[in-house]
Amino acid sequence: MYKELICSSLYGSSFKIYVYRQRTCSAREGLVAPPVLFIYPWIEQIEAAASNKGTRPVSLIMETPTPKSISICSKTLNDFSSDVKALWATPIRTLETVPEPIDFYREFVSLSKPVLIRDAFPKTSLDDIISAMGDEEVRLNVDVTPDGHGDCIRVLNGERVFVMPETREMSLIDLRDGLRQQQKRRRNDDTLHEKDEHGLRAFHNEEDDRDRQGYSQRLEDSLHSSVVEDDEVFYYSRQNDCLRNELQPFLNRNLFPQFIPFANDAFNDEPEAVNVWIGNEKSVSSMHKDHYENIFCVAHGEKVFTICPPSDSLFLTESTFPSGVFEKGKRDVGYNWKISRDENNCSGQKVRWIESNVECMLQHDDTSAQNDNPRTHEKHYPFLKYANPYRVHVKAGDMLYLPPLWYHQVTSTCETVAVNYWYPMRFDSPQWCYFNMLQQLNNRS
Ligand SMILES: O=C(O)CCC(=O)C(=O)O
Repeated sequence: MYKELICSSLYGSSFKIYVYRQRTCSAREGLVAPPVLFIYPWIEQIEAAASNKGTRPVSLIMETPTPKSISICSKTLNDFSSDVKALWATPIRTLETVPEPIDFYREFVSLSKPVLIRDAFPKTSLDDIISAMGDEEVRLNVDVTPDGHGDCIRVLNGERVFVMPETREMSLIDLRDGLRQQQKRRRNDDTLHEKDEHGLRAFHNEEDDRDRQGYSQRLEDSLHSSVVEDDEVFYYSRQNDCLRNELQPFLNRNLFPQFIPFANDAFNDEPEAVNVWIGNEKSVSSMHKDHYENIFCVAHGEKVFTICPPSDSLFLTESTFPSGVFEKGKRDVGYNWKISRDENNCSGQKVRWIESNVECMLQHDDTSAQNDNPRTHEKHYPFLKYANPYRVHVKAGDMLYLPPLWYHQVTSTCETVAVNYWYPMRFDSPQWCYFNMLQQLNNRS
């Protein structure tokens, strides 16, 4: 297949790139002509693709990315990244008391700056919730995955797919028991999930892979386990206003506030959704952004947020992917995990998501336990070095204000209960217009 890109250069030159490949590779399909700023690293990527097995050589016919334009390009990116670091994505402030709405609005909301507020939310553990519920049974829909990574990009038979968790209905007590059983078990994720050359989690359908070491033992273990099987991770992570729906009994017993008063005043609105998150150190939410003002509150345990400003959209390698859903086989067919293409997504619409792992830039940090090799990652994601990741620990009683469009990846260090209040984001702002433009510039797939 021939693809031709003709880009008008900012400096008056034009580029033509002809790419011939025998096999199509989804992530490089449908390249959209970007401004000249982004041509040079792409050439490196295309050359790297050419040397991959199964890919025919790539021919490049190129007119002048002059040394001058290349150095202007990397200087521009460097300057942009340094400005963001110095002026906007600065270390976040911590407040010891709940702010006045007007101060919160002036100092944080209007500047799109996150802030951590200490001792601002009631502390409530899972055991507290269960004992407050007494005899009333609460049933909830829990996300289940083989490794705790819900909503993330996986490599399936060489293709990158956005995979969502399986949803399973269970009682609150089963969720608690399952989380605690998981904590007791020592599992080695890497026997099931290796990283591919991009550092993405490569998934093997166990059906095709039954002879893997340890499979029979896991199957044996799972036959004897009552709540959670050895190759399952539970994470209650509904994002559908669950506190006001399936967890309404929590509100009836005043376990959590229905809204955050200073935020209602500052945003001049009610929360659009209130979500509860119950998981443990296996639970991971991969890097993404939301179109909401987010007041994230930890009631028990600790969350670790890795956040990046919206301007990092250019650097995090956001692309679009086909979607799929995890499905666990039934007991009689050997419990194997599969990924099925998402049937609800009939339109074939792709999901926009981040594939690079910014955590590997923070590896020196104590809490990071990544297998990614930063060098390999840098090769595949040449812009990642310009990103401005920052890590925030949100402990029991803390509240994190995360403005709309800020990227975040979230883990827990232990059994954790959290509630977040999503307030409507304003789209009639320069912030949204600029962000949207950045996303379009970065439209690589
Ligand atoms: O706690 C998590 O795992 C994710 C939280 C999140 O993504 C959010 O509040 O938007």
